[in-house]
Formats: sequence, C-alpha cells, structure tokens
Amino acid sequence: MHLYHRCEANQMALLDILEFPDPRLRNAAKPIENVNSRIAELADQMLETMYAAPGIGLAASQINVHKRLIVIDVSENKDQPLILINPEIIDSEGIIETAEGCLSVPGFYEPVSRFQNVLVKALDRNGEWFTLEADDLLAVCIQHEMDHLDGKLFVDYLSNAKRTLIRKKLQKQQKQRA
Ligand code: QAP
Ligand code: CO
Repeated sequence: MHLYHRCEANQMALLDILEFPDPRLRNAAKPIENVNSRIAELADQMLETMYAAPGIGLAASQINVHKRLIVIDVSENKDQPLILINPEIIDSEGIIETAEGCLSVPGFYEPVSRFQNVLVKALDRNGEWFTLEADDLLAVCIQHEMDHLDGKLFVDYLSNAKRTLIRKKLQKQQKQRA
C-alpha cells in the first residue's frame, strides 16, 4: 500500500493552474477507469500544488487534466490530505452559505449556498471505494471541487453583473502578465 507523503524539500514540479475565463475550465471531466501509479502520482502533485498556492482544494480540471480527481485539505495544520477519485454525492442535508474563493479565480471571494452535510462515495489513491461524511467547510469544498469536474465555477452562482466584473478584472491582469 502506498501512502501519500508530503514533500518537505521544495523540489517537486508545481502544476500550472488555469484561470477564469479560460474555456478549458468548462470541459466535463471523464471518470478514471483504472487508478494506477500515474493517477496516484498526479494526485500527489496536485496536493503539492494546492499546498504551495496555498489552497484548500484543487480539481484536476484546474490543471487542464479532464479526469474526475480532486484533492482537498481543510485542516488547520495542513496534515489531512484527501484524494477523491470519481466522487459521487449519495446523500445531502441542510444549507450553508460560505464565502468561497477559487485558485482559478484569484483574489475574489463571494458567498455561495451549498449543502451543509454530504455523504460522498469515492475511490482513494489505491483504487478502493470509501465513503466520507463531510460537514461545513469540508462539505462545501467537496461540492465546489466536484463542480469543477462538470465545468462549473463558483462565479456561475453569482449575478451576471458580478461575474462579468470578475471576468473583466482577471482578463486585464492576465493581459498585463502576458
Ligand atoms: C475552494 O479554494 C473553496 O483567491 C478551494 O488569491 C474555497 O483553495 C471552497 C485561493 C473556499 C470553500 C471555501 C484563492 C488562494 C485558494 C484566492 C481555494 C487566492 C489564493 C482558494
Ligand atoms: Co475552485
């Protein structure tokens, strides 16, 4: 069995994160049919990229890999990495509103309503099914990351005016960088 070990030396290649309104963020991700060592290593690289950002969640869609894989760590000490492959919500309860951000929408945080509690089924990095009962921030983060796999972004829940403003500001920054 292979366990994820956080890379303490800073020698790992970080992955580039796509930014809104990149049309590739709209792709629908495909299920992973075989959880092999390449997938496990991709998940580890995604965790390193997420920790370095720093972020609490990252979906493969955001690094232009259109497979159903997300990584999350909402823990205080950043020592509880979660890898979810082909995740499915099998039950949900309650509603919670949280100020959400996104590594693909840097600098913007807006309130979004989500389920407060979710029961999720997913494959782990060894290809084994597990279920996870998640509440509050973890539940919100799972829903946010699963949306990415369907080409959906948190800005889609905002008003057209807010989304357009965010798009224009980010496009301006992106042009200045290029
Ligand atoms: C999704 O987002 C999330 O704007 C994960 O400048 C966020 O890790 C779910 C980040 C909040 C629930 C609540 C955002 C980093 C990280 C930025 C992230 C930024 C730098 C976002
Ligand atoms: Co996001």
